[in-house]
Amino acid sequence: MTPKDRFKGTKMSQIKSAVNAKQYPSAENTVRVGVIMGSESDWPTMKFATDILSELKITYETKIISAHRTPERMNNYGKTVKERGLLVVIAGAGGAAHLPGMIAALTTLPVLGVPIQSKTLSGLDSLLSIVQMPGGIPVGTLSIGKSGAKNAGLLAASIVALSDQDISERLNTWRLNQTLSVDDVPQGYLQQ
Ligand code: RP5
Repeated sequence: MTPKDRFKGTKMSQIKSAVNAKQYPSAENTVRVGVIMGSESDWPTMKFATDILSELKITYETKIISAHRTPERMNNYGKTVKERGLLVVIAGAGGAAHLPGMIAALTTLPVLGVPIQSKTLSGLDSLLSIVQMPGGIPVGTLSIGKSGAKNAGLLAASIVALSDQDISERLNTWRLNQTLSVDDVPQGYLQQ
């Protein structure tokens, strides 16, 4: 599908709004992944998730939603995210890090939690807070920081790919390129 085909039938106002929101615009202009975070300070980490989504041409939205500073925003988001057509939510938070668990309590969509590397405890606080959900409300927890955000993007892609053949193929290609990028022999050894 060419970019021109992708825009076909889409209103200009929708295209503009998608571009402003840094979403990859699709013909339906449907956002598939929500990437939310507790604070602006989480963005440098969460950007690794959106980089993957952009690379795989998966539509997403990004929002700052703090469980403790903007509880109403969190409540509204969690209650409406599924009916808006999103398929999965990636939630990054640091410290007490209750955002992923609270969003998971408000929706039955899969929620992927990214523990932000906090300054005081290097993200161990975030990790334990997100991963230790009591039975009944699951949060798929990734590793701390950049790797966790990147893998959250890839895991979200796997979920979206279940119902989208184009994305499934792009994900396979991404994996293949990663495999091909790994040398047989360490370069350091060859340069000795
Ligand atoms: C959490 O508190 C956020 O997810 C962030 O990781 C942490 C610190 O937030 P700021 O004080 O930097 O805004 O809610």
